[in-house]
Amino acid sequence: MRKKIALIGGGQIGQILAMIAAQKEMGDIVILDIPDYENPAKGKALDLMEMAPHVNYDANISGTSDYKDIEGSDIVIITAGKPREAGMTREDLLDINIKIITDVANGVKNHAPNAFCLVLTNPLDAMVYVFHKVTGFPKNQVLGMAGTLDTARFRSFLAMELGVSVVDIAGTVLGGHGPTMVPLPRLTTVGGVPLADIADQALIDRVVDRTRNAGTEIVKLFGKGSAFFSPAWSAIVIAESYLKDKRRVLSGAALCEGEYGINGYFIGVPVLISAKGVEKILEISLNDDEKAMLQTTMEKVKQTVAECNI
Ligand code: A3D
Repeated sequence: MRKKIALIGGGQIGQILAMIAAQKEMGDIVILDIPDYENPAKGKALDLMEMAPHVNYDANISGTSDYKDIEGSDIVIITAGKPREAGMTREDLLDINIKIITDVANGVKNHAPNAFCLVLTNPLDAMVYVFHKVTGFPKNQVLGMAGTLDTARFRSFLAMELGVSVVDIAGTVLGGHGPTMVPLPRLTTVGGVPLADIADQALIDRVVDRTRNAGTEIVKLFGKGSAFFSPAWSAIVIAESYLKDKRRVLSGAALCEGEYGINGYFIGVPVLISAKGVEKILEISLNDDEKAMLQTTMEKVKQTVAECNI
């Protein structure tokens, strides 16, 4: 039997997610949006069905605003919510998106209680916290997608600066999804060669800074709305690891219960994604500077979560 994928939110990211998931034959797809957007969701689903003969995929793709249609989903990917406009911080979205995430969490809790849930809505670390609180799902079943994108951005910028294939760059980014995030150049390698052996500090600093502000760079260029291709692909990578039990190690906002000295908060850490969902958080031996940066980003996440009053 095919897997079932529910996409809550059929906007910019949701529609790209649907297209990639169909092309990769990851399963049948339901795009759920609010009643006002039910017809566009149905239209996007039908458009994708009509693309299938050219790409040769078999998948049933449908649009809805009724949570009953997500019943039996293996995975639920949540992009419902407002994106940023130029000049806004992710935290500026809190008031509006907390209401949306609460609605979505209730819908998912009632209709897909066994699905692995991947949250993308911003401000990410707080929205995944709220989603987890409202659903009460086990911690392995809930993850925030941000670190996988932040790491992709870090790798892309390094590849551009160094003039090497992005495929050969291995590294990770920890922390909250915002300017306080913690890229880890010390542990980054290029085809097995330590980054510090082939890049000077000025280059590293430039890439770290660009990574921290990468979302804002795109928002400024768009004027309205935020990145969608790379966030969608980052979510697909996580979804595939779960659905196919690939056991990939990726950065994601997982509930820490003692790991990295953090208790009771979701924040970007390396996670092993298997058919069990978040099977494990992997702990890195950080140096003092890295620990201090993780502490700073944690304080920022705590502050945003406190504003949720949940
Ligand atoms: P957009 O194109 O506006 O799509 C959002 C969709 O959500 C729209 O179609 C809305 O109608 C729908 N929606 C609103 N309320 C509900 C609801 N209650 N139930 C179901 N659907 C609803 O935005 P987008 O796709 O560009 O971005 C979606 C979210 O992802 C935003 O909050 C962004 O800030 C966030 N985002 C996160 C990242 C990360 O890396 C974490 C990156 C980029 C964007």
